[in-house]
Amino acid sequence: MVGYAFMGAAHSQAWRTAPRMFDLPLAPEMSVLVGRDEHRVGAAAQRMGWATTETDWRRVVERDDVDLVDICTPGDTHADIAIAALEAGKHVLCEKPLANSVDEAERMADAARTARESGVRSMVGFTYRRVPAIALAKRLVEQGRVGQVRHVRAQYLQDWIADPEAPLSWRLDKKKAGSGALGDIGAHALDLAQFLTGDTVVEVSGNLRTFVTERPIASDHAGLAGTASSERGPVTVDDAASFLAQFAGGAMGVFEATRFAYGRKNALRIEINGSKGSLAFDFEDMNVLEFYDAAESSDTAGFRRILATEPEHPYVAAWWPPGHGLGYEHGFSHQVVDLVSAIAAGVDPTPSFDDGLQVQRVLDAVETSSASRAWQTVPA
Ligand code: SOE
Repeated sequence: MVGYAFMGAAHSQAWRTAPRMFDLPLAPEMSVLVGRDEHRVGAAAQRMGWATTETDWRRVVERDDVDLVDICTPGDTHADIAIAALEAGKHVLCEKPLANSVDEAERMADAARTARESGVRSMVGFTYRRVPAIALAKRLVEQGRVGQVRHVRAQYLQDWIADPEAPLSWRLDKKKAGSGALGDIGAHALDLAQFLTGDTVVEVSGNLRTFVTERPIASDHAGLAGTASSERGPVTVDDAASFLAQFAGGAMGVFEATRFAYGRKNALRIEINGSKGSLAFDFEDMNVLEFYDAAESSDTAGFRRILATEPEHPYVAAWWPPGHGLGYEHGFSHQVVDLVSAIAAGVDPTPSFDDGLQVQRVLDAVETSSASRAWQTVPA
């Protein structure tokens, strides 16, 4: 695994836990953790359960005892690491968004397609697909319970930089992160919308804003944003993004991603209205899926609050009894389960690098549209 901050910790927890709670066809060994600072990566490896460390990812990609490379670094290094690993015949799990640009994402998807011919697998980490309530929503859509999708309303709302004195973390640096709220959290909302509907966004009208253009530089990387120092630097990404979207199948989409929604901590919300019913989800109440069935008699019809914690619900049987609930980290364990199972079965896991590339194309079209103030077609 390369990188050991927030995502590194979440992935490590998943690699440790998934084989203990699920009956996996292969036994993952957490062999080497990579980070540039020898002392910090050493301490992280010990804390997170990795056997050894390296300070250069290139050495890991060359090692014969490494079968899979898990990329948990900022976006500016995804393409180099993923392409080198795939070319060396290693399976790759890469954090989202897949890359910082369409060009990088195209090269990564090309490398993944070539590697696939020799049985090498790749996956992009849109983990929210693997929240049981979301996986249940997908099942209901596939069963035709919402019918023809007409509206998709998706928001990802956070507030961790709403304070103008919140420090300038790498997530606010275009060179490292590619974009701001759009790529970091809007990408999740978009992926969920396309995953749940089984449809793709083909045209967008976007609007990006940076409310706070300068911030104190972070003196360390503790937490999401780090600790402020006295020096200041420019914010080079969007603070908030919204876009209207047209889906290939005719549905209309409204998307919003912001880190300025005071009080909303991790409100990834999605609502789908179809010809037969509606579905609604909010990550801040992540064990619940709301479902409205328009076939029910109108005197008792209403949104049904489904607690997605029954053994019949996706992934839940491996965990706790009904009602005991799952959290943020479980999605990462489910990601490991699905990835390892696909590798063992010799099939391609999803979401693929092609899926990651398609998301990147939509994000890029949103940025272009915002700059040109005109609707933008997403290249096929
Ligand atoms: C920060 O905005 C962040 O950690 C994202 O990078 C993650 O993808 C999201 O799951 C939670 O918020």
